Amino acid sequence: MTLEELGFGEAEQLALERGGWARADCARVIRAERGQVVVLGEQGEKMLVIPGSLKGADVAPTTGDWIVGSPRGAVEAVLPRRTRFVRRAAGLRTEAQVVAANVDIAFVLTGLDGDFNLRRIERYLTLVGESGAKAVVLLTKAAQAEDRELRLAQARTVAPSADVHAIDVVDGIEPDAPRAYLGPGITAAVLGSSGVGKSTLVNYLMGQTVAKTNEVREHDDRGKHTTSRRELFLLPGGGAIIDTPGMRELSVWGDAASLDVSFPDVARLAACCRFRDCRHVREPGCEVRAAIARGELTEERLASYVNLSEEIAATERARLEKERRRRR
Ligand SMILES: Nc1nc2c(ncn2[C@@H]2O[C@H](COP(=O)(O)OP(=O)(O)OP(=O)(O)O)[C@@H](O)[C@H]2O)c(=O)[nH]1
Ligand SMILES: [Mg+2]
Ligand SMILES: [Zn+2]
Repeated sequence: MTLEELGFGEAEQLALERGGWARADCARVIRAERGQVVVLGEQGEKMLVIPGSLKGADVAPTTGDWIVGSPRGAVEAVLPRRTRFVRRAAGLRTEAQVVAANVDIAFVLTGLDGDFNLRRIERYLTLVGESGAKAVVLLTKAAQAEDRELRLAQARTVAPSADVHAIDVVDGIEPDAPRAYLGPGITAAVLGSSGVGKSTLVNYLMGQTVAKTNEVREHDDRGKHTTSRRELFLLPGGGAIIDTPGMRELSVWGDAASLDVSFPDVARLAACCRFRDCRHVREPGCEVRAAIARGELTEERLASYVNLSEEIAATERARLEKERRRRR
């Protein structure tokens, strides 16, 4: 097993040299558990303890991270992340939680069996846009959809900068489409609500059952979570894929610029509004309203954009407030 087979690249090499660390001590986190991580490196798998200094939600090593291990079996350092998915930690605390790191391709899955929801796709795409990874939307269970072409067209309107495919890995509709995005050195991750088929896709791409899937095929789109942790698997054709549990509550975390990636159409229009702080409600010279009037943008997509920007602004304010208090 070489580090390159695990996705190690120039950025990681540089970080190791800067820190004066040995390549032999470097490994990739394949699973994060309470207080410890399971890593894979040149010497195979091992378990390392997370020291107190690395326990905060935003600094703790997470699945996909590159770390340096100490001789005493602890994580000594986490290498800078090329990309990272950050969400607002569930619960009341205003805290960013890094859920996966160094992902190049994020497959955003939505089921065509009743789970279909454009607003949720926009939310996931904002999370991905903020991460720095490239998003690919996969509409799963395509064999069960009577209106597949319509759904594809709708999904494309909310994902203007992503590829969109309708697939079915169980009933064989373009099951290999995702493979075009994979390959040596590339790390992918599957994201989406519980039951959309993330683990099923991972198993298909792996060519064997590595992840548990929900065997109950009754019509219960919002069933219990089957996957309970994020885990990285090495793909037979090279590269890696991270399976994740469906997130029950997905609050995005980021800065306003992340919306330029997930809403390039709205952002482009908004930049042309007469007032810089236009709220696109009733202001004169509003290009966003004009586009809605022309039928080029839906009212729902604008509402979703406004919602997410307010959410992001609120987390930004909370973050700044926290920093200010810390500095006092
Ligand atoms: N027909 C069909 N069924 C699918 C497809 N993908 C997944 N399923 C079924 O959907 C159910 C849920 O799939 P999982 O892979 O466990 O879903 P998941 O997204 O991993 O769910 P969590 O782990 O709970 O987040 C299983 O019964 C699968 O067999 C598909 O493309 N076609
Ligand atoms: Mg799963
Ligand atoms: Zn406007």
